[in-house]
Amino acid sequence: MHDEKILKILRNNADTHTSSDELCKVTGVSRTAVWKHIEDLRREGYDIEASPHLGYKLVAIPDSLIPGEILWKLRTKIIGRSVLSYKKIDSTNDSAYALAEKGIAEGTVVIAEEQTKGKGRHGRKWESPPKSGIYMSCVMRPEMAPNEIAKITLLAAVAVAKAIRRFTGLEAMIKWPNDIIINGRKVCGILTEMKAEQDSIDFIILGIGVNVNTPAASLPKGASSLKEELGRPKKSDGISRVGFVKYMLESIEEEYLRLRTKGFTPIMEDWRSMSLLPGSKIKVLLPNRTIEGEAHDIDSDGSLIVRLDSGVLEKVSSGDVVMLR
Ligand code: BT5
Repeated sequence: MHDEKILKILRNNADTHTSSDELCKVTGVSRTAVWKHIEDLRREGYDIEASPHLGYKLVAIPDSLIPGEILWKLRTKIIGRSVLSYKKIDSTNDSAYALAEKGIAEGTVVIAEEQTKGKGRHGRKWESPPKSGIYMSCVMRPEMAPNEIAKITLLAAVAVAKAIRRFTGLEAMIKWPNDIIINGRKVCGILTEMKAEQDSIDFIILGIGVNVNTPAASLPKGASSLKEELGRPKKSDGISRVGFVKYMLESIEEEYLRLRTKGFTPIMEDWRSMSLLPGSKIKVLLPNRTIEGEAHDIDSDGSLIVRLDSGVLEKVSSGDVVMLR
């Protein structure tokens, strides 16, 4: 509480020193207590200069995925208004799911520096090495039928691809249904899970994993990170994960509000314009068979439409796509 107050004052006066008397006055605690709070902030990674005559000055902020940083100047009303952050967790999706079952508010975000059991789709693993990527899950409570869940996955793909484009200038593309690809390599995966009644969604957990500063050596073959794709090999050239998280949260909210007010069509149009697949020869691995053909389009419910070699159009709602050329 006092840490936050002190941090706020230091941030607002980042170009100058703030005396300890001033900090005592605003927080209502003693000089010794102020010093202790400064030490707490330093332990979190804030670089605070202390001068006996002038007071304290904030020199650098940490790139840690902590609420104080994520919430600072975050311009959203729903998404990320409440953030729970962990240094290490099994899976942010599992944690958010348990919280959502207890009724936690829409927009709550669980975020971690590392996952020990990061989940992909169909029981696959999501590699989540520490302090280099973003692993986050957002609780959504849309008024939708359960068979509309794909809309949220597609919405998230559009939001993340836009956030990457805006933040880095890289040409992020979407590969149906849930991958974000740059130069042919996967930099982000999305996993949506839900709890639903017969005809309405109780909640959706929107899980997003982004390789931000992750070295390619810590990732599976065919994967990459934003830093790698920007061609910044030096360790010190990292991208601000906190800055990027804010862009993502703001982008998700923008698309979510657009879905509410304008429906799914505009999102689908954006999705199409960033989609890697249309026109490509593809193979789709379905649970018990494989089909081959040309990616034709996506349907209004988020399914992929494949034009089989026979000319017949087939709709698939979940599966893995391999691009054949
Ligand atoms: C996904 O699954 O792409 C969804 C990944 C969702 C991860 C987030 S992190 C926060 C939240 N909490 C969780 O526990 N999960 C979510 P899928 O389409 O099944 O892709 C999985 C496959 O991608 C793996 O089998 C690997 O081949 C590859 N892969 C694993 N880790 C990767 C990484 N860090 N970057 C790129 N590719 C990866």
